[in-house]
Amino acid sequence: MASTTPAAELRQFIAGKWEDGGGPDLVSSNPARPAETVAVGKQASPEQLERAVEAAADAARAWASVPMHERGAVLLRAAGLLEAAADELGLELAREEGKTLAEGRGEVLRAAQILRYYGNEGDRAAGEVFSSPRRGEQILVVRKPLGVIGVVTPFNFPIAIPAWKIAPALAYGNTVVWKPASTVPLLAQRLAEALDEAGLPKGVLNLVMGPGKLGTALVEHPLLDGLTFTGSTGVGRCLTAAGAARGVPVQAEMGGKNAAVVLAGADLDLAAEQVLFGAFRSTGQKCTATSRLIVEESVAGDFLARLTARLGDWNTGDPTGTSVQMGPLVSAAAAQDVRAGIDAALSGGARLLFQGSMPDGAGTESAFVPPAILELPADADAAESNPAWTEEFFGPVLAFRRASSAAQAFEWAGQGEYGLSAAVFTQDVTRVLDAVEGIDVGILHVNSESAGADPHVPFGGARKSGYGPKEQGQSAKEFFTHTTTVYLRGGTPGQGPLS
Ligand code: UN1
Repeated sequence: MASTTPAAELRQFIAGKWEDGGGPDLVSSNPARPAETVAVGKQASPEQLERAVEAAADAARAWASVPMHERGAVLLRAAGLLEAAADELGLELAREEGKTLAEGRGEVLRAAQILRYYGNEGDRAAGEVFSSPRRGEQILVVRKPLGVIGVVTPFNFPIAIPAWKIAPALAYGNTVVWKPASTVPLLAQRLAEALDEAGLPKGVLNLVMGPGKLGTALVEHPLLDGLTFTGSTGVGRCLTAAGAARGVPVQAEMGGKNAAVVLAGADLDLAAEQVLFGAFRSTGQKCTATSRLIVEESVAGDFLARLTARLGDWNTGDPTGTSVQMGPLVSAAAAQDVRAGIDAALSGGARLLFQGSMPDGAGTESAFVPPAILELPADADAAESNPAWTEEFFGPVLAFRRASSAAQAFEWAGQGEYGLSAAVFTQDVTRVLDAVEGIDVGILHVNSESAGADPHVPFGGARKSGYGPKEQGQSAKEFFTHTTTVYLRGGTPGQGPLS
């Protein structure tokens, strides 16, 4: 895209009106071309956040009483608008966040798919009926919205993750105040515009853009009834603690240190392709990205040869260009952190097995970091204390170890406090069953990459990767609604036609 593309104008969405922010400047720039401003405006002021929460609270009762099919119809219309604009929004996403054009477009369509799933929620079961131990009675469990939900979203899926939080929040009858990551405000605005155009009543969705302290102010607001967050473990734990202190439920989806395990007898070409996608798509900036590679010793050399051969054709560059498989990190600062992580891993005894090339003209001050594979020391203590094994770099870095057996590989895959996802490559059904039983993760892929999530099934981690109920599918109900148990009797029992 030419660097002359004019910058879009950023605005806040409060009580059904688009307005200029009242805070300091807010600028989103293209990480591949830092001189290019993608969007510009002002941050929301504290007063605007206040009005946003009040608007959501004012709209809550009326929205909760709109039939679910009508609420869903708004989501379905918004899905159609995103689908129609997928090319241009995909390009804006690539320019603002740095993922490739194909991934950007795919993410916009994924957001639409999620809106469609929850748009059809009215056609699914809305509660449960239990039998009663007493004659003439039934026990119903009905679902009700929580009220005002704060939504705090990360930079790495600027439209899909917001959709997978906002769509169920709205479908189940909640109202929303949304604070997106300040690096990707334009795509947030685009989703809010689609929902506005689709006919969402005023105050049902409010968008406030700005730094992390807006998220803190949100969770501390007395009118807030719940907060859903995806992002770093540090921020997630702070928001969770702040919510708990006020009795506000928090759903937090945080870190991952996800392993791909390649066993002897696996389809090695398939495994090499899937590990490549899992580790390096979106420049490794997915909480589900593959950041550990564990290969059974007997096939390690063969597998690495296939993986590095594939990586030889994997070009890092401007994500809007053709023949580019990987864009920059979201910012130069994020790239600096990843480079520092690689240096720390090398100082800890790791060996650089592979590193891709930088795009022409890009230096170490840029947002680009080419794919890297680091082999960890054979000594278990040295390997298991290496930062490439323990820390989520959130970049295109794969920490590699050779395991002597499948059992050792599975044990290593489960090390650390995270348990988001894992991928196992094998053609042996017994090993598959061992993995299902033995690797404690929220998402397990067998012969496919560790990333990826369908909208109709639960998403989230085991152990310290997540807090609160899982996301997506029918699991979303667990967070975005509470239940009322209704003991339902008519008049005098035993007088009906069947008695
Ligand atoms: C995916 O694997 O496609 O922040 C989605 C993240 C996750 C979403 C992953 N919550 O990366």
